[in-house]
Amino acid sequence: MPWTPLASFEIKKLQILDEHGNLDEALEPRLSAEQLLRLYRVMSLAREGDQRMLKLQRQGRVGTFGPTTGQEAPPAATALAMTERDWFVGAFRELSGMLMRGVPLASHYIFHNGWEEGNVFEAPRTLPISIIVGAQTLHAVGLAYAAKLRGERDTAAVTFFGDGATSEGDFHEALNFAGVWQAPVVFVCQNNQWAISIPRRRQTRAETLAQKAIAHGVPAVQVDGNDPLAVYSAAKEALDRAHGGGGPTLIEAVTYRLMMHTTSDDPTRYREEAEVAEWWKRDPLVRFRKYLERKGLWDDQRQAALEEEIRREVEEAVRALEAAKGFPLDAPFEHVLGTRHEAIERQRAEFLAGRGEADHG
Ligand SMILES: Cc1ncc(C[n+]2csc(CCOP(=O)(O)OP(=O)(O)O)c2C)c(N)n1
Ligand SMILES: [Mg+2]
Repeated sequence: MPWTPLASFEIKKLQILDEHGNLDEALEPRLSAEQLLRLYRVMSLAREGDQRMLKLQRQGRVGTFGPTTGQEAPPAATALAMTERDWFVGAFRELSGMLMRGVPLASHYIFHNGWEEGNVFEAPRTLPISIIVGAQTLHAVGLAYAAKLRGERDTAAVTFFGDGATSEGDFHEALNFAGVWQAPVVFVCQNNQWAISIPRRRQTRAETLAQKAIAHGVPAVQVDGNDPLAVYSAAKEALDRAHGGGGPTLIEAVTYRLMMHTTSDDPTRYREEAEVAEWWKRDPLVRFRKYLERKGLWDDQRQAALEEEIRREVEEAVRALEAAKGFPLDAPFEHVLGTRHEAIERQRAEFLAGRGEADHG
């Protein structure tokens, strides 16, 4: 058939720092030493805080959680590009970004011990984590659309979600409305190759997850998600577009979930150790440290000092967790609707009666 070409598209990818820490100098973003060191510090704190939490969970001192080890770059580097006026709307694997926004590590621990109080923090315009896969993308579009209607030109909403979330209707609905309304949203897909035990290749036939945005008229790019400089540059460009009235962007950050899906999962049952070992070689922390060393901003002595400082900070968060007792267990019922409702109150009463007492944790 003599078909006439009608629409075509192209997905471009960006890498600035390769896995050995080699820099593409022409692409290096203009970040101050202070910003670069803050990024390294936050990513390091997220790694250590995550690994310590895994031990706490195994000791029964904290509840189920989804580790973020290996995925520190996309949330942290994106958050670095954001301002306090932007909304941070995460899923559940954005610890580094939440730390960058100012959420205390202790809040993360307290929340994952089942206490709603862990969601009460001072960080600017930062939403609590969202477990419902993909739903938060809609919240972000709503926030961004509201900012647009109010004429807040300095405000965008940034939302994070996984590769699996791109199979959800919510994700496509969010992209569709973001496109139609030209809402100032930055969609950041943390493509960590797995949705629990489903690999990327069984999730979709599409060559990239980024191209899913094209169908909705939303520009999209792919970045090396273990390269903090590429993530920062892509996020900055997308945020500048959003703030300038240019509408939404999708960034697919290609990364890897180095640990289990959550602490209730055993990945050795469905994936090869060799694959995991390959991705450890692309550890974002190792390559970023090499980059900082080459810039003369880092050395072994500074590393040792940072490790000691972070060890103390993590210990403090653990102490805050251990001290966090006496929170009412029915707190979640307060926040379902934001106002009291008869049906919710009935459920609260049932819950408390089921426990035999208005227990305190
Ligand atoms: C709507 C919905 N369906 C199913 C689940 C159970 N669930 C939790 S995480 C997850 C996989 C998510 O995969 P992905 O989006 O790739 O994020 P990742 O866990 O890899 O960060 C599933 C199916 C859920 N929480 N919400
Ligand atoms: Mg995933």
